[in-house]
This record gives sequence, structure tokens and C-alpha cells, in this order.
Amino acid sequence: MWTSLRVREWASRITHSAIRNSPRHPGFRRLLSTSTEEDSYDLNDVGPDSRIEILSWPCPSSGQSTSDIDRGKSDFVLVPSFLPAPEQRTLLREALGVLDVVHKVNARVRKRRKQVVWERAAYPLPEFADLHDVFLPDDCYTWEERHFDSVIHHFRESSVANLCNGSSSALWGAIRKHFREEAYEMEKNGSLMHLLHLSTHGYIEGHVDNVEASGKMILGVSLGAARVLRMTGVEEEEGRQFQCLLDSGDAYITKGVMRYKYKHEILERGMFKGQPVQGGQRLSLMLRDKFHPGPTTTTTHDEGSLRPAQPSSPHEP
Ligand SMILES: O=C(O)CCC(=O)C(=O)O
Repeated sequence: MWTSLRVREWASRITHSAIRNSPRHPGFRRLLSTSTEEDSYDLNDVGPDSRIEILSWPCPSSGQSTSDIDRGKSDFVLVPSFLPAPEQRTLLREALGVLDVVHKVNARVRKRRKQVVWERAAYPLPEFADLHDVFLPDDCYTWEERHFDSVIHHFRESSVANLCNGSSSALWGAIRKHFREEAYEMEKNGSLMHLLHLSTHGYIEGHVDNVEASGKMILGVSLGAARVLRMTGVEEEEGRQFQCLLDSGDAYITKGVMRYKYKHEILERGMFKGQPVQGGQRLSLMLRDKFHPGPTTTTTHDEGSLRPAQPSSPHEP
């Protein structure tokens, strides 16, 4: 039985990677491999190799000025390869450990995990770039079916007080390097950190984050399977929609118009630039600056160990 479970795990892995690497879909691999550590994209730059795909946007001929048309284009930034592979692994292992404390590991799950540990010791998995080998199979976790605000499906989540020294310095180093202004805001006003682990079938419906639960920006670091993040304008931004392909180690930020006037959603699976994105387990580390309308004093991040904090929901359907 263990062998058959093992075969199942390999089969799912091979299917997943075969689709990604299929010669029928050469664009997908190219899209994931063209970015360098220095690249970052916003909507002003959506060339053929960009990880951002505009789905609908008003044309200049619709009677609007250029500044109207371009509104918000700099308020979404994607940084591919934001974290190097070793730091991704450390961070993911630590985050999964925190979620195990919050979402109790019951007897059935414990037994199943023992099987998987045995199987992996007998037939070690190679290291996959999407960290597939760090995650356990779906049935080794206790998932929440639906978030109380109804937005998130098949997931585990926790707020966290801080990160361990190793992951923390790598993470904050990358944030200061790529998002200097936002790092400054978070140091000034304090930050909220939140872990969100989606199962293979997990997804997040479109929502705008609660405006008073956090501040002016949302920064997400993606670990695990590639997923599509879709952004859809609401109110005066209606009719504007784009999506972006998030791979393991990528980070994105939404601020300004994108923070307040666009719904964000994470698809279970989908298409990106004509290529299928199969999904899989993914963990995101979400950082927000605290909602702080008044004058503030400078605070420093506690870079101690990752541990759960008081539960709270920044989501609003
Ligand atoms: O996982 C993500 O990248 C987005 C998470 C999200 O929608 C949220 O925390 O509001």
C-alpha cells in the first residue's frame, strides 16, 4: 500500500511537471525562466516575457486622458525570484511548522504522515524548484473548508508575530532592497504578518482587503506551486483586469488604486498567456503595514522566531 501511495505521489508530480514542461507549452517554461533577480514588473511594462498579462483595459480612444487610462499602473509591482531557493525552503519549513501548531495534527493525519515520512526515507524525492518535496501530500494536513468571511477555500492560515532569525533577515533584506519605501512604512507604523497555505484544491475568491484591518499596502511572497493572481477593478476601475503568474519565491505588492479599488483572487488553476497553470499546494506570506492615520514613531521588527499571533482577518468579500 505504501508503494502504491508513493507511486500516486510520483504520478501526480510527474503529471504536474510534464504539463509544465510539455513541448506543447514551451511558453510556460520560458515565462518562468526569463526573469533575473533584478527584474521587477509593473503594468507599464507588459512585454511578451512579462509575468503580467492584461485581460481588459480601456483604450485611449474611449475619450479618457492618458493619465486616466494609466491610473494605477505603477501600483502593482511583481518581483520574480525575490527570495533565493535556500531561503524559500527555510521559510516554508518554518511556516508549515507554525501552521501545524495552530491547526492540530489529529491521529489520522499523524498516522498518514508517518507513512509518508517512511516512504520518503525509502524513496527520497529530489528537490523541486516549486518546493513540492517540502510539502506533504494534501491528506497529511487538516484543512479548513471555507473561511468565515467565505473568501478562502481549502486552506490553513495563521497570523504570525515574527520570523526566525535566518528567514527573517533574508526576507527583510529582500524587502528593503526591492520595496524600500514600503519597508520604511512598515518600520515606522509596524507590520502585520499572515501565513496562508492553500491545498492543491484551495483557492481565494476575489476580494478587496478590509480597509481598516491594515494600511496602505499589501506585500505577498509566494512559496510552492505556480498560481495565477487575478486583479479586477471595481467602482471607477471597473472594466480593468489583469493577471500575473506567481512562481515560488516571487513577491508582489499592491498599493494605491490596486490596494483599494481592485479585487485580488488566487485561482485554483487557470490559463496564463495561453498556457495552462495546473496549481498545487502554495503558501503565501502576507505582510501589511498597520492602519495608522496619525503621526507615528519608529519601531524595529522583532526578528525572533516565527510563532502564531492573535487571529484576525484582513479579508473582506
Ligand atoms: O495568497 C495571496 O497571495 C493573497 C492572499 C489574500 O488574498 C489575502 O491575504 O487577502
